[in-house]
Amino acid sequence: MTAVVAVEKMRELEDLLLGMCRIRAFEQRALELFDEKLVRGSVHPYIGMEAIAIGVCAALEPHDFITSTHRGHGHCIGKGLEMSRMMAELLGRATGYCGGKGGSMHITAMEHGMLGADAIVCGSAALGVGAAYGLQLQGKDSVVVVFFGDGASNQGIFHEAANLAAVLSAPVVFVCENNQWAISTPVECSTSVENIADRAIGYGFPGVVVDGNDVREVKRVAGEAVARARAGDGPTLIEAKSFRIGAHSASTKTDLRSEELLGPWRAKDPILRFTTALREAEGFTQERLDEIEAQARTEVEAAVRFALDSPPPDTAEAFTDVYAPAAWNVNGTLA
Ligand SMILES: Cc1ncc(C[n+]2csc(CCOP(=O)(O)OP(=O)(O)O)c2C)c(N)n1
Ligand SMILES: [Mg+2]
Repeated sequence: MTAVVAVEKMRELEDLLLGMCRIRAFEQRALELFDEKLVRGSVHPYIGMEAIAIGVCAALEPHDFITSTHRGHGHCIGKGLEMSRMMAELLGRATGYCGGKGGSMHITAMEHGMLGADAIVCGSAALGVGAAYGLQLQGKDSVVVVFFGDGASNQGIFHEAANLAAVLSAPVVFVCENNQWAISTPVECSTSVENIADRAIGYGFPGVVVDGNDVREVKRVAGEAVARARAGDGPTLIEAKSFRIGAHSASTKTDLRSEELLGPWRAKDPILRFTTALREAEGFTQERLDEIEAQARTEVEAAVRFALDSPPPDTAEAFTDVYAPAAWNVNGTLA
C-alpha cells in the first residue's frame, strides 16, 4: 500500500468513526434536553444502530437522496446535515431546518438530499420511489435510499412501493433497519419470515442481509446496491440486522426487554466493535480514538449552544410552509 493510499484509508476509517460518535453524542444530549423539557414531542434514539446510517450514507454521493423515519437523527447526520440546525429543530427554534416547526421526527433538508423524515411508519417508502422515478425521468444518475424499520416492513405501502420500484427499475435502495422490535412487539411475533430481505424475491430484485453493527460491511453492501441502482438495474433490499439498545423513545420509557436479552447486544455496540478493530487491526492508538470521540462531543456542544441561543419562530410563521401553493390558493386567498 502506498503512503497516499494508507492515509486515505486511515481518513476513511476516521470518518466512519467520527460519524457514529457524532450520532451517539447528539442523541445523548438530545435525551438530556428532553428531560429538561427543552425538546417537545419526543426523541427516538438510534443508539446501537449508528453503523447502519453511517455505513449506508458513506456509500452515497452528495447528489443522492434519502428518506427517513421517526428514528432519523442518524440518517440526517450521515447525509451531512449540520448538527446545529438539527438541534435547533429539535428545540423548536427558528434556525432549525424546518424553522422549528417540524421537530425531531420531521427534519427535511433538500439542500443535503434529505427528502424528509416521517413519523408515519413506512410513510416515506412511496415518496422515495416517486422521487427516484422522477430523477430517472429527468435523466439524473442520483439514487434514493429509503430507510425503514422491521415493523414498517409489514405495512402495505412497503409492498406497493417495492413492487412499483421493481416495475419502474427505479434507482432505489430499501434499507430495512431490523432492530428486532417495533415498540413492544418482537419481530418474530409480527413477521413470518426469518429474513426480511427474503421478501425481495417476491418483487424480483435482490435482497441482502448484513450485520448492521459492522459499519464497514454495511458500507460495502450499500455500495453494491447503490452502484446497481445508479447503473439502471433497479432496486435492492438491504436488511441490516441490529438492535435497539435503548427505550423506544424518550416519552415511551417502559421497556419490557430483559437484561439477558440486552446484555449481548451491548457487547456488540457498533462503536465499541469498530474502535476495538481500529486499535487491534488498523494501528490506531487509544489516544487518537479518544480525540475523535472528544471532537464529536465538542461539535455537539457547539450545536446545543447554537440552538439555545436561537430564537423561537415568529408566530407569523405558524401558517407558512403548511400547504404547498395551489392554483386556487395563491397568496393565501381562497378564490
Ligand atoms: C402508520 C403508523 N402506525 C403506528 C404508528 C405508531 N408507531 C410509531 S413507531 C412504531 C414502531 C415502528 O417499528 P419499526 O418500524 O420496527 O421501527 P423502530 O421504531 O423499531 O425503529 C409504531 C407502531 C405510527 N407512527 N404510524
Ligand atoms: Mg424496529
